[in-house]
Amino acid sequence: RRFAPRGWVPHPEEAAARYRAAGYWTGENFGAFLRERARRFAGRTAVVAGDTRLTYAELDARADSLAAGLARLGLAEGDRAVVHLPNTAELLEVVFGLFRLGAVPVYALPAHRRSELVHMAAVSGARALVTSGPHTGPDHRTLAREVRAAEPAVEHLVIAGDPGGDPALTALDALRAEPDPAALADPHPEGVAFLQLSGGTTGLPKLIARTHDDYLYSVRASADICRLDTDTVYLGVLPLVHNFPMSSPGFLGVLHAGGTVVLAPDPSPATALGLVEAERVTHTAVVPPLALLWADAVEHGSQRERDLSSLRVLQVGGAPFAPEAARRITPVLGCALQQVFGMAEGLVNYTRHDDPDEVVTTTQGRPISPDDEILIVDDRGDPVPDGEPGHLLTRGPYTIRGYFRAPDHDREAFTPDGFYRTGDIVRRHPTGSLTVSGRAKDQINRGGEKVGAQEVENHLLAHPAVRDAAVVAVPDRYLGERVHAYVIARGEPPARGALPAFLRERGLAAYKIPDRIEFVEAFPSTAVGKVSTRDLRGTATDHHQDR
Ligand code: J2J
Repeated sequence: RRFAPRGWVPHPEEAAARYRAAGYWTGENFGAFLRERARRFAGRTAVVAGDTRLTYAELDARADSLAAGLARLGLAEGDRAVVHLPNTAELLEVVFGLFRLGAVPVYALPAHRRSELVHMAAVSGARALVTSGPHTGPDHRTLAREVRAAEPAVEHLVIAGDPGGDPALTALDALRAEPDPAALADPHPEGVAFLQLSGGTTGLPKLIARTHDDYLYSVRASADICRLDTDTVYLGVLPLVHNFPMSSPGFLGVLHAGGTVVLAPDPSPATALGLVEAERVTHTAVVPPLALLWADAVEHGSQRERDLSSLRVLQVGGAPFAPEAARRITPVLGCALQQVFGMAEGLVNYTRHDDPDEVVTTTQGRPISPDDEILIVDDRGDPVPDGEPGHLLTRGPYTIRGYFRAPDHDREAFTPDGFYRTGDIVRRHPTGSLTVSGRAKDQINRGGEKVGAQEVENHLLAHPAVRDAAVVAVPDRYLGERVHAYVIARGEPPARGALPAFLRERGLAAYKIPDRIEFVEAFPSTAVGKVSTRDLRGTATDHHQDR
């Protein structure tokens, strides 16, 4: 019996049969995945986080113990739980504890706040929220209570850290119990394993459902492409729940290969490069602004004396990386560069270790799978001549066929034959590698953090002094893009700082709050393209939510 919640779009059976026959979908679930690795790599170090060092056997035992506690709390197979934790050992324990129960993690980024958490809980039908508290991470106890007030179905509020005696909150530590085999489930590998939030281009970001089989295929294949093994020491710098550090090859790829995952409490050059030196890190993954920050610190700054000789590969992805910047990585950091162009919806591209320098520095790589289908088409949907830029459409063994509970949006985001419209403009290099040359979606890529323009506009429009709003990307030397809002006021514009404060009060993640808000009489021509698409869609659909 596979877990197939209402509103999930599985692969059609014909495609599923091909992916099974090709050996991509192997019939393993996440709970069994960790169990098997724990047997094979038992005494090796799986996770290093601050003073905590866990072997594979210990991580496995802790997952069982938490599964027993979560079951006692009332969670069972198929229940959804929003996981909102920083990069800590607890995050891995909770995620695997939920998998062991057959429960379904709903991954929230650490930067997400009430608005995103409530939305994820509501759409997923979550029964629990796990977030941090004092001594383990940021104090999100008040946030947890706010989420439940808005979404009473979230019965269980679990705090990693000190819950402070509030009976509404359960301490994660109090859930550690004697492992209970009766609590464990063995979910069908072709059912939904977890839910993730998309970058978002619409009024509200969409949820993405991935299966054990499709996701573990991308993990195994990524670990192979990136040549991970038991000597791999991977530094987790980006939030681990993001698709890149989770599976490209990310912490799951490292656990697949028997390596060690080291968690950085923050991405600053001193902390991260200090850990590279101390733990002899071999691989890590960053967004372009971080790659530049680290390179600057090593070339002329505070990190000149660091011994980075263990570092073999710096993966850079999530946002465009200029060739000039890409060419600096190897000379300055003394490691290989690997560009990664992926998306939570599925498709992931890597430059390969044996690609010529020109491919590594000017392209974002080629797909994981021989069965990743790639179409590059013009505005009418016809293939462009090879080498010309066009819209990237894709279909394959680990790319979703539809968002979770969003049928209206799916009609635009997928072709009738199931290709996902990525919204990216790419060119194909003669080697088959793709270069991302632009974007045709209503999204701002702020140094790898994705901001849906319409989502922010809708929040601005909720303010009584705002008549209309257009949120656009403006170029930024460091972040690549920043978020800029043009606002037409109703009468007197509100005081400086009032709108950002209003957005924060609405519980919006900080990275979505416009870097600059400008009051105008009419939208300037730079914003017109965007505004006219809004007009075409019509105000009704702007505020329409697929639920
Ligand atoms: C340009 N744009 C890129 C790149 C992603 C690995 C790596 C990244 C993500 C990710 C991921 C880019 N150059 N190298 O999930 O597994 C932009 C594109 C893409 C969108 C997806 C992974 N790498 N992008 O960034 O779901 O616009 O995933 O469609 O957050 O980021 O964003 P996201």
